[in-house]
Amino acid sequence: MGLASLALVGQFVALALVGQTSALTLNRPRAVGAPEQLTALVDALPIEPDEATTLESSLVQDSDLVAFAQGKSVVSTTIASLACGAIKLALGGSLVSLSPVNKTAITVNWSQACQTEPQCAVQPVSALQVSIALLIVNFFNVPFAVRSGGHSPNPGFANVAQGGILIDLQKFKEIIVSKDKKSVKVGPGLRWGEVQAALDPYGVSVIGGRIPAVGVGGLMLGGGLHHFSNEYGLAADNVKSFEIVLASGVITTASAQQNSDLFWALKGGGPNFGIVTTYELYTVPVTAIWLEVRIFPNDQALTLIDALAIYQNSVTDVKCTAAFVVGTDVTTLGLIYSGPLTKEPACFAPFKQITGYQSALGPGNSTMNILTQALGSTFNNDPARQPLNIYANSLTPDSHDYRAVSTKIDAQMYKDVYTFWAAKAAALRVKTGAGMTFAIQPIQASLAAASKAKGGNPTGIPAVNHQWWTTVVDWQKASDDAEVLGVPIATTEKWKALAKAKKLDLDFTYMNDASRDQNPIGSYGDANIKKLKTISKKYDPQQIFQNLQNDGFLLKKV
Ligand SMILES: Cc1cc2nc3c(=O)[nH]c(=O)nc-3n(C[C@H](O)[C@H](O)[C@H](O)COP(=O)(O)OP(=O)(O)OC[C@H]3O[C@@H](n4cnc5c(N)ncnc54)[C@H](O)[C@@H]3O)c2cc1C
Ligand SMILES: *[C@@H]1O[C@H](CO)[C@@H](O)[C@H](O)[C@H]1NC(C)=O
Ligand SMILES: *[C@@H]1O[C@H](CO)[C@@H](O)[C@H](O)[C@H]1NC(C)=O
Ligand SMILES: CC(=O)N[C@H]1CO[C@H](CO)[C@@H](O)[C@@H]1O
Repeated sequence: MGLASLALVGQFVALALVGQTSALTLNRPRAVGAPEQLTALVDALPIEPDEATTLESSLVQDSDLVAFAQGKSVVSTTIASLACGAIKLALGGSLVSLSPVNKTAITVNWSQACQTEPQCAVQPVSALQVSIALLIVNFFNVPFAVRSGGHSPNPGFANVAQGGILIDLQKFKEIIVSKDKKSVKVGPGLRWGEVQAALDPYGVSVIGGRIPAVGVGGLMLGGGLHHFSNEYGLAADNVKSFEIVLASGVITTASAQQNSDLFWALKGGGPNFGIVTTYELYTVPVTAIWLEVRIFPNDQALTLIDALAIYQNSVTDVKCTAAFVVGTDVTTLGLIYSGPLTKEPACFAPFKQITGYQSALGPGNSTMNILTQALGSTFNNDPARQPLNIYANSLTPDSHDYRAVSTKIDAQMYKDVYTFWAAKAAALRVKTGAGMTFAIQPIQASLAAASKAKGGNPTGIPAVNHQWWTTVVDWQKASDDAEVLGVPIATTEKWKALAKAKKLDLDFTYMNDASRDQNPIGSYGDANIKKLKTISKKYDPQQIFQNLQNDGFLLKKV
């Protein structure tokens, strides 16, 4: 960013954020020996005039930094370490961890493949601090990554190596329920289990994540599939407003009333538009639910798949959800209804004849919070944790992957892909110890209708009954990476080939289940992609989020 425009942004930020102080900021006493460029940077930051002068006095003491600001070459240190030093002076020591970076900050992450050591980890506690960090990152032109829950298994998306800066939002843990309980503000650093537990006493819940350890920040930007999405749409469809820090450092709101184009883009458009610092969500009046979680031996998988296809073709009640996951050792069928009942709902009749299971939960009334916390043991979230349930006999896994494909419904196609996958997964397990799941997520036509009714989103989710297949893969050795990653790739290709041959293929790829080499935004449809790119250029004219952000599902790759 040019320094002149930085100064302008500074005025704008100051006007927008701290109103009355802006005029003073421009007239404050300057530190002795501060080059104009450094003064422009300091004045661009949303801080008080006396703080600006103090910061400037500290910054001018670093001769490398002064040289860099004057456009001279800096030899004795790296640009990233200068940037880290400047952020540390601006935010205070306790919020910035320099090399060797505090391990707790970088290992709060479930996949070891995503644990690289950045030049520094910044842990802001307010949108203003995010704005300051981002403006300094811009000024020094260094790569950055943004992390909330760290549950993306895609290396480089929410992490960055030496030479780059990690903006880690884990301290954004605010939960504020509105007086009428109709909405709640949640910080991106919260995990969904924390959100659900906090809402339980209020008798409401939110359309968010299903697994408690997953982070708020990333899930929302990818859309967010929840148990009750058939009724209420994606998690993102239930956002009332986003508070977001733009590339310019400006903190603004995106809602149906304000920056409505940006609001639409954020509902599934990924990490392309800014850093979201608060999600204001509409609550749903659901805490009591009916459920049964049935655990079958894997030799029942094919029978269950037949029933699942019948269920998907017959279900009309949007309150019904079925979840189907084959793991290494057992197959899980989750049957959930978004309200209390006196008996099992009719929609689950296709599964009635299939016996030989154990109930892990229910059947009967339960609550959203009980379900959410119980699902914590379904996935192995933590490299250091004991293997659980579906990974009962596995080695301690270190790296993870997931992958996505969508198709229409067909029992024979489902079974053919399952059989193909099961052989490959078993062989891979023997060879590498990798654990791998096979999940079919039923999506009703009503999901797209609910999204549309709530103002729409950019995802282009097909408005038909269909399925989102996904897998979660865990393995240990980096030397097995290519071999392990090859199995989900081969399985998605099998899905695509069979679906195409039967004219059951769908373009849509769900971002939150998409692997590093997939292109979810590319599946949203030409008109939506074009609109997203226009909105990105409007709110980020210098394309900082495309060019300085380390990696992610970025529009520049579409
Ligand atoms: C075990 C497991 C269960 C899951 N269950 C579900 C589920 O039920 N429903 C569902 O939809 N998805 C689910 N997911 C997928 C999940 O939504 C994604 O992995 C999501 O990216 C995780 O969010 P996070 O904040 O933990 O991720 P992070 O790894 O922190 O971030 C992911 C991406 O979002 C960006 N980002 C994060 N926060 C912000 C922010 N505040 N502003 C700007 N950019 C940001 C990051 O830069 C990165 O590109 C699951 C994943 C796993 C591993
Ligand atoms: C590292 O970070 C954690 C979590 O943010 C914090 O509790 C701990 O005190 C930090 N350690 C050091 C040495 O700063
Ligand atoms: C479940 O909830 C319904 C509705 O509140 C109630 O009528 C029923 O008695 C409950 N069932 C049990 C077993 O508690
Ligand atoms: C929030 C969270 O899940 N933190 C865990 C991250 O991983 C480390 C070990 O790798 C655990 O100790 C933390 O509890």
